[in-house]
Amino acid sequence: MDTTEDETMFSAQRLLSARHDTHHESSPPRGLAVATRAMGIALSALLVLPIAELSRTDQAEAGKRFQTITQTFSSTGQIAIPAMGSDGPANPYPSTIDVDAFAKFKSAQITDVNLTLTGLGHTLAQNIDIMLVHDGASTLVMADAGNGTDVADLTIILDDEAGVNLPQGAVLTSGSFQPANYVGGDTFPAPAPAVPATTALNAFDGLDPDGTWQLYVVDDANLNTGQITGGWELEITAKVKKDKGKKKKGGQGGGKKHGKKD
Ligand SMILES: [Ca+2]
Ligand SMILES: [Ca+2]
Ligand SMILES: [Ca+2]
Ligand SMILES: [Ca+2]
Repeated sequence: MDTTEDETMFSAQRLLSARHDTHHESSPPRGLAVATRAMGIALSALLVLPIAELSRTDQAEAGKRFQTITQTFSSTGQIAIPAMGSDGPANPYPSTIDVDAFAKFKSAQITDVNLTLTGLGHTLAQNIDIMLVHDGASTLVMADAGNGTDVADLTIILDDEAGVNLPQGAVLTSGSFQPANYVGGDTFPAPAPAVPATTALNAFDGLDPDGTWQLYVVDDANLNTGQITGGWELEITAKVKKDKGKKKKGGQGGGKKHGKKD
């Protein structure tokens, strides 16, 4: 009898014994043990299934420690554009959203951010300049878009993956748009940081989503005003790593250690 057969027999007997334990049968049927010897190979085939399942479970447990999750956060207070008169910074300036939902994870890295403006209206949308700031990064998501057509109560989703850019010189409508900045230079008074060159929301990729997000809105020209009546919302997607404490399924089966450590 070679080693493989020995192992097969050993496994087969263990299987029988395990089944026996599980079902609390009275006494082991002897004939079955003999039959097992003859059926060694067939049983070894049977054994493949649970072993394979075990290894899939191991991988799944390891995989669960890394997840991509999406959450939304909002500030529903109205933003006046501008705060007073017909040009200058909005009120509030900045409007802020504090995010702390990712602290429970061992780590979190942003992979996507979408920004929704709810209830946007203005009598000359091109006056609107908007910068989003977080964790030392900033992006000029919407500046000088639209035209002189009065707009009201628009829901504008700014998303790098949208099919079209914000309109230039055309009426602003509700919808999903890629961020855009048109015309010339834009001015954001302190405490806003320097005006960034980028308009993309991927400026935040790789950063920790937790912390304060700031939305700076400016009206850049005399005459005409507007507002964002319903505030703004962030849809943040992040790759998170779960805490080690979550992996406490082990204990049974003395399985192999996971190949990867953190
Ligand atoms: Ca996106
Ligand atoms: Ca501009
Ligand atoms: Ca501008
Ligand atoms: Ca204005």
